[in-house]
Amino acid sequence: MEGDVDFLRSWSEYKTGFGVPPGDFWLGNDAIYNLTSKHTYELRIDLTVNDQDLYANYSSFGIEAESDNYRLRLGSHSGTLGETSVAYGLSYHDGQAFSTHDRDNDQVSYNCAMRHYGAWWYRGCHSTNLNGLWRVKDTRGVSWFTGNEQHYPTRSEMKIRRV
Ligand SMILES: [Ca+2]
Repeated sequence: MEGDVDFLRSWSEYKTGFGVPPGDFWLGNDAIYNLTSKHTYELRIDLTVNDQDLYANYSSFGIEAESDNYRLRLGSHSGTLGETSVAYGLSYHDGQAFSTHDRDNDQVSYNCAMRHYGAWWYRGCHSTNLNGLWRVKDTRGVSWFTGNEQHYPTRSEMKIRRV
């Protein structure tokens, strides 16, 4: 929300987390795995785009252990933050391993995390990049592509809740 925390960080920093709530932060991939491997969670993403609040809900959410590179497991999408198909939004990243600039687990020959200045479940490379550069309006930025529109939010939150 503030842009004062650097999200261009290493594998080990995403593993343990960084930043301090309620400021900008990443909980940590080990913590996310430990939570979501024990119970079923849903995911809600809130973005503010041009002063409009949009949300996407995924009926289930979890990531695998570090030994499987925190692979993303997503349920079905609903909400005002759209995806025209599973080729867009976060659904595009379902089933993909997590990548950072120093750990390339994406599906293309180059390093998506380095090219797009983030850390994410890059595929070839992304349709969402919520750990990208703050207020940069291109594929390096915090962004969400619906298939019809490119959103560059001024607020981005990912929240999980047990279901
Ligand atoms: Ca690659």
